[in-house]
Amino acid sequence: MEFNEVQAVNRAYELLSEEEACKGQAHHLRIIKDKLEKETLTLSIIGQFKRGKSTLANYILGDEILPVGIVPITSAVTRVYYGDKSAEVHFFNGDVKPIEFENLSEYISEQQNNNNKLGVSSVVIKTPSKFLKNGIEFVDTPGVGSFHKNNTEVAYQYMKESDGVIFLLSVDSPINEIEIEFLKATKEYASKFYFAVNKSDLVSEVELAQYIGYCQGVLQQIMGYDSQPVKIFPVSAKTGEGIKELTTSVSKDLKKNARAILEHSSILKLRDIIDEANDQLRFYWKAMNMEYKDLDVAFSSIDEYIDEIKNEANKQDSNFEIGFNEIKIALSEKVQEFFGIKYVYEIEESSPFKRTMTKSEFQEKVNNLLEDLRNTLDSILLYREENAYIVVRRIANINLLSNRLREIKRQINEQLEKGK
Ligand SMILES: Nc1nc2c(ncn2[C@@H]2O[C@H](COP(=O)(O)OP(=O)(O)O)[C@@H](O)[C@H]2O)c(=O)[nH]1
Ligand SMILES: [Mg+2]
Repeated sequence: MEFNEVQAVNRAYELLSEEEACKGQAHHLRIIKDKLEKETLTLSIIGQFKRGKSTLANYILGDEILPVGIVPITSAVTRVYYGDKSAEVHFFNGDVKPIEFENLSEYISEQQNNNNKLGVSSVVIKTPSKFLKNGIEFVDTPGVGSFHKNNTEVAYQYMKESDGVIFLLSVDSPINEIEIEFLKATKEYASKFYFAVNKSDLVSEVELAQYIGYCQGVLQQIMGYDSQPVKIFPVSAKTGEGIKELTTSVSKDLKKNARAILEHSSILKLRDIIDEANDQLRFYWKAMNMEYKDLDVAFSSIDEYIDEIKNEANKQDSNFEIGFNEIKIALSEKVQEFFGIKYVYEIEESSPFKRTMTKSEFQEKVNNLLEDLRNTLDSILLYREENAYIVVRRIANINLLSNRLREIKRQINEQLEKGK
């Protein structure tokens, strides 16, 4: 049978959404499915800190909306969509706060939001820029290898969501190891690359040509000699030089090849999701095979914690939506701590003006959540399960799922090989 990207994604989604252990991966794949259905492309500006990513993004959008020159917190991206001008800050606990543009840096700069103590997960901006029409999600990233040592992991996390990438270098520093490593990793997830060299205003034409020639060689080696010749756009986000050429080229390409880019990038991402799911299954397998005495300890710890949460929940008097999310986040952490497995909850976002949950609804939801967690842990970890049939069936299901996922991955690799 012909390989079909959408079918591969749908099939994997069906398989993953039936397995408790793979809820996180199913959720991730749901986002990819949605993007395929709606033909939304994620285009990220990626590069090291201070290359001028935010300045360039502002120029492309035709509006100075993103703060520049700040030391950004490394755990948040800014997503920009087409629409009436507005800005919102999204927090890890699901809280969403509308804000004024001039206050953005309070949330995304390291100086003002040290170590992300405010728990910002992303900033969402809307602006009526022509560049964003046709369903583009434009992402400004804080930059890899910049401030915190641990930021690289976070930077990689966003990079994984990109379908297309504007990879930004700048003439004031030669392409370095961090950028090279980051580009190599990005290639595993994103389908399309546009290269630009910023700050062309700082050097003479001769120096610029030399710099570009040098980068061209390095980039071609990374992208592969069998791929298309690497084209580098020289730009100045300060003077605007070269930006029209870049944006016209990107816009045209994204419009013309949206479908192909999305499909290709979906299977790149699916391959990674399958690896993650198989890792998850291995963790569950390990937890299932814990000694009874260790399982006893883990279960009595979680039971104690569940009682603690019930007490805490009784004290909550407002903001129930957010309180409910915070309980979910805390439970995930404890399950990880006690059982060594990732137990994922979906965090529903909630704007302040949409909060309607009452205290009794909240308490009922919390009770259901806790009961459900306890039952699910029992059944998936086969705790004190004496019915041999149930045990055998659970083990067989895990193996079967794992094999089916591997088969999809094999087909993807075959397809990617062919496409080269
Ligand atoms: N000379 C010059 N400076 C620039 C250019 N683009 C950005 N900058 C400066 O470089 C610094 C970092 O810019 P920013 O956009 O915050 O970089 P980011 O960390 O990559 O987002 C700021 O001081 C900008 O004013 C450019 O094209 N030419
Ligand atoms: Mg920036």
